[in-house]
Amino acid sequence: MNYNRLAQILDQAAKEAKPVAQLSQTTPLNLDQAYAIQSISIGRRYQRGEKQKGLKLGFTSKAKMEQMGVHDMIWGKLTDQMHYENGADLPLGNFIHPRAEPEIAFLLAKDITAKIDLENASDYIGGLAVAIEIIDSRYENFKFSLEDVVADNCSSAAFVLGPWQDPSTSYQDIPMSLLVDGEVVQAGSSRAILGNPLESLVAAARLGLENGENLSRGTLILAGAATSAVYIKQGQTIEARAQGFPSASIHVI
Ligand code: OOG
Ligand code: MG
Repeated sequence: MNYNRLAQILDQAAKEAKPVAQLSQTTPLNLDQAYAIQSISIGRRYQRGEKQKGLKLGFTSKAKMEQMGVHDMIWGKLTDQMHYENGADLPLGNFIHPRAEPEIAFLLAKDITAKIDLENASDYIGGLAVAIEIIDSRYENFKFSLEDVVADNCSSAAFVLGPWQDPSTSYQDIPMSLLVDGEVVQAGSSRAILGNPLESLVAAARLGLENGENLSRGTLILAGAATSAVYIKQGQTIEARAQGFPSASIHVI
């Protein structure tokens, strides 16, 4: 299998905002191979000057697993180019068929160098924010197998962060919602994320350590969506809310 070639196909699809056929239709892939392709594909972004910003987890909620028909937690990488300022314009033309989902974001207060668990994970939180993740599968019709989506960096495309809040802010079981033009289109609880979003931080730390990823102070971790994702359209204002947090929003142009 030519990993470089497959990584290039996905990287180019993202860069040009043009969908491609699922890799698994022509190349049988296992998960290790899929993560190897993801890593090469992200390496191409780093070579173009993008900077590593953090990690994201996917399929940490039942709503997401059911929506996409995929049943295992996955992880991918976030770069600075994916970061849009809160309230900014999001140009639809940069994406293929983007969807938005509400998430909780963690900012690491200090380097994670060894395994962490639920008991001590809170010590590593420097800030908490509500986030909108924009996912944009590079595959036609937003359809994929688990291996396909992993190779495609878990559909990562963009993210917006609300203002960082103090780590003491309550976040483990709070109402969360996604609004389009002021109307709630998805609602759930942060508890939908692995029963407690802190579990996502623990999992991200484990996966990051196992794979030699940077988990230094200031790294961002997106815990995974609390609800299903919704397609976004030109002219819409998208907002993610979590109780007790200032919201995150973007305007689709
Ligand atoms: C894969 C990414 C899943 C999440 O928060 O669950 C994800 C996808 O749905 O395309 O980001
Ligand atoms: Mg997500």
